[in-house]
Amino acid sequence: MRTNPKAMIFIVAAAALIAAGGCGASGTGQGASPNPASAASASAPPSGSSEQLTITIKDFGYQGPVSVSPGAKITVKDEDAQAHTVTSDDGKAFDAAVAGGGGTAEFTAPTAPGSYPYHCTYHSNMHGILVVK
Ligand SMILES: [Cu+2]
Repeated sequence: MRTNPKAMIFIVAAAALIAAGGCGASGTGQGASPNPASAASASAPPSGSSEQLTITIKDFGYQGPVSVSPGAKITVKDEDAQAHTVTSDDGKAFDAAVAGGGGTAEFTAPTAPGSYPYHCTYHSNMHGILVVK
């Protein structure tokens, strides 16, 4: 078995050309990549509906609409493994229990405008405020 020196030089030169070409291609690729990303985010419609609202519970915290219209239907989605509730502090305005692991529940916002603090009956450190206006 012998190695042909000329063949080795050719292979090294070809590899160098491929590497140089690869650098050039990736450079232009980086310049073009922001365009599809910005187009995708621009096409995503903003949530303009005031009647379909979701409070998402994640990492023992409430994320979701702070203010809703009177009598709005509100969906609660629990992305934690644990069950939670959305319970108004006055104990009367609303009380929704939702199962962990992606469970959902629904409740109707109060019809009287105002500020409605709520909490989770299982976890006393979880608090949120729903504003009806
Ligand atoms: Cu909880």
